[in-house]
Amino acid sequence: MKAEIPWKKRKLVAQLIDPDRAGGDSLATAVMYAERAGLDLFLTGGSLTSVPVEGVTARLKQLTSIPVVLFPGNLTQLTTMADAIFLLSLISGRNPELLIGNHVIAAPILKDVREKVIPVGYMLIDCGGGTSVEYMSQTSPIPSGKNDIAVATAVAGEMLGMRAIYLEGGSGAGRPVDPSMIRAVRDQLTIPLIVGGGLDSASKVEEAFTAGADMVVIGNGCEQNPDLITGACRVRDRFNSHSVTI
Ligand code: 1GP
Repeated sequence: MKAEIPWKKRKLVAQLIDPDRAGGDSLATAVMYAERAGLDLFLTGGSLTSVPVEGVTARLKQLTSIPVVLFPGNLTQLTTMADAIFLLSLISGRNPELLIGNHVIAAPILKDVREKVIPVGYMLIDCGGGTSVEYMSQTSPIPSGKNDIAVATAVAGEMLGMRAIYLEGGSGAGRPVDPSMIRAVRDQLTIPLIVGGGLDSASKVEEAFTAGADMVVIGNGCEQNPDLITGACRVRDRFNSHSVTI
């Protein structure tokens, strides 16, 4: 059976766990807040990590029944242990390794768990200042305000068979993806839309959901304030109680 994420039912909140920042009690603390808030998913991964993603994924699975989705920043972060695996294609860039090369290398490892694989069209959006993902991917982000390029890229990704599109402002982005771009992309897509990067307050999460995000991803904001996940999930619950669907 294919890994399914319950997109159609409701808006979702995901928390990104960077393995390098999951030491000590921080993972158990994150799980405690997440369970209390009713978090939908954990993502594990990062642009550059020195701690293996596999260990953090395994530990999360021991600590909680909240599903864990692999969000691999590079080929060293492959593990089949997660409940689902985002197979990211960086469709905003023109780096062939991130469009197909790495996928070929990963295929022999992933083929036996292919039901867990969810192909995601990953789009880097310029949200002010250089981000790790921009440097590490050696690609240019889509300029802010170029909504037409973002829409065309996302629609191309959908037509290529991606099962979701991810608008990425970059971890710790100065500002999140602009709501006008989220709205423009949402209007033209029939697949789920994920938005992440710089969502460090409940009001920014609300703006992203209002503009049409189906799932938000929060990383840094929760590292600084674990209780942010409570506020984000409350916002989600408000949307879901109004039966907002895609
Ligand atoms: C990064 O979108 C995620 O891939 C999360 O970004 O750390 O800025 O929340 P933040």
